[in-house]
Amino acid sequence: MEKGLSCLYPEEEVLSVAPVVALLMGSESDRERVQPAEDTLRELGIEVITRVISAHRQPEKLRGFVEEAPSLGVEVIIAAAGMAAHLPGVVASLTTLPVIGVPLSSPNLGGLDALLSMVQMPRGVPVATVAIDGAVNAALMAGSVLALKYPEIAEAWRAYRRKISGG
Ligand code: RP5
Repeated sequence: MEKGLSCLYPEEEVLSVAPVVALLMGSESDRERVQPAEDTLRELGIEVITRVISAHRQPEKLRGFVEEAPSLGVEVIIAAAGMAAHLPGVVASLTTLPVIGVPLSSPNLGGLDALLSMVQMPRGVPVATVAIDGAVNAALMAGSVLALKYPEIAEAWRAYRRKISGG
């Protein structure tokens, strides 16, 4: 495999490719609100694997993907869902990779349903939950995690911050 970014951990340098974030959403109907996460991750130089997998409708498919994720180079998982939004919690139950949850708004309860579903995780199964429809911040949080290991991502993140600060 060809090396992507440099890595602060020398033993991983030879094998590493650009780090990957898995971006999951519970339904095709979520895509428009999730797309900004994909755009932001790419802006930071992070590869993205985007999948639509429902925790409720496709639990076995979800398990299969999460179990395969490390072999695909996935280091962080973002999971976005609306309503009874169990996607990130179920993902977190299947992995110790960092899981970032994005609660999505929906017509009846405005996203509070999804927010509470994600944020009230039991001890031992953490989900780092961002704001309702906070796809961009989920991507930036993933960037913060990966910046600890990949200097190029740290620099891209700083450049992003300078851009939004007008500096
Ligand atoms: C959730 O249910 C999905 O994440 C979506 O936000 C919501 C509605 O899904 P669809 O009925 O539109 O597929 O699981």
